[in-house]
Amino acid sequence: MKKIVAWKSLPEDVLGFLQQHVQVVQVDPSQHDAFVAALRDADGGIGASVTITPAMLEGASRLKALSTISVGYDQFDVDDLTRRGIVLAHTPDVLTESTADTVFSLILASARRVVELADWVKAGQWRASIGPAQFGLDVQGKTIGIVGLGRIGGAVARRAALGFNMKVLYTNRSANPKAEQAYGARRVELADLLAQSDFVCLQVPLTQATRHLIGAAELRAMKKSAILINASRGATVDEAALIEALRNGTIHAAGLDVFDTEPLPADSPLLSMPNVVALPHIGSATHETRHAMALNAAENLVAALDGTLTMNIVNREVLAQ
Ligand code: 8YV
Repeated sequence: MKKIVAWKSLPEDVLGFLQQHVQVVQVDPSQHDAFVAALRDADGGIGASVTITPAMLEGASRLKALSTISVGYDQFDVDDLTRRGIVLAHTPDVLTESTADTVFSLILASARRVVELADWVKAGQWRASIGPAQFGLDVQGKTIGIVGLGRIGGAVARRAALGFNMKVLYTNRSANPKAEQAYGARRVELADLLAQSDFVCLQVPLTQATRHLIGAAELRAMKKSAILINASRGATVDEAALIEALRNGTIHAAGLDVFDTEPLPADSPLLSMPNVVALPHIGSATHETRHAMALNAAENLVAALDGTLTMNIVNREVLAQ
């Protein structure tokens, strides 16, 4: 029976599914040496939120498949995995809608100051009818600029156009005719998106090309009344530049679910800014979706190990080897 390493806890039924097909060795990834030794003695692995470096795979000659419980795969050196003949699978579809919901919760919470004002009420500050000091910004009818119109970006566009009557601008490596037809989305250059959008939403994967995609210059190109929404990866934004921009009013506010360092350090200036909504990377984090992701990743791994995986593959070229 093949052996796999699980470096993230799995729902009981998903673990049971895996154990019907493979021997499962559960490890604590914080015990680095034991984790690396287990990878060296395994045919496959399943987990998330832990960087797997080429050095950790030295000597893992049996390893044929890794299955991440995530849509993002920036924790892996994909070219190195391909060189080693290791299939990398991910869970792109099952989390799309829940993550798009998180994006819209950030849009509404940052525009209408939900977190700030809920805390204000809890602090006993609500002593009379509210006035302009508590007013927020409208979302409905405004312009949303989606940087990266893939699965999640498309689901955000649907919510924006059909749910909130928003004008949708987007950038993407390729055109998205479905979104253009269904939601009136308009493909523009990043400079135009930044200049025209009331909400700039980052929905790109983290790659060399998207690292610090939004820096000081891009923030200055945004409207002063604009809100930056990031539920992609923290490193797509120059966080120091964002802090500066929020401090000096270059942009109005930010709704953030991801950060350069996670967990966000307690002394981060972002945590003391009333115009920042900070969430702990809850993108896909619902009971239903995280269970679906774990099951999807387990099914991907079993199929990869028996050579029948045909979808959810990050590095398809490895199949041609
Ligand atoms: C998960 C994510 O939070 O899918 C991703 O890329 O960032 C999230 O859905 C995380 O990776 C743990 O599964």
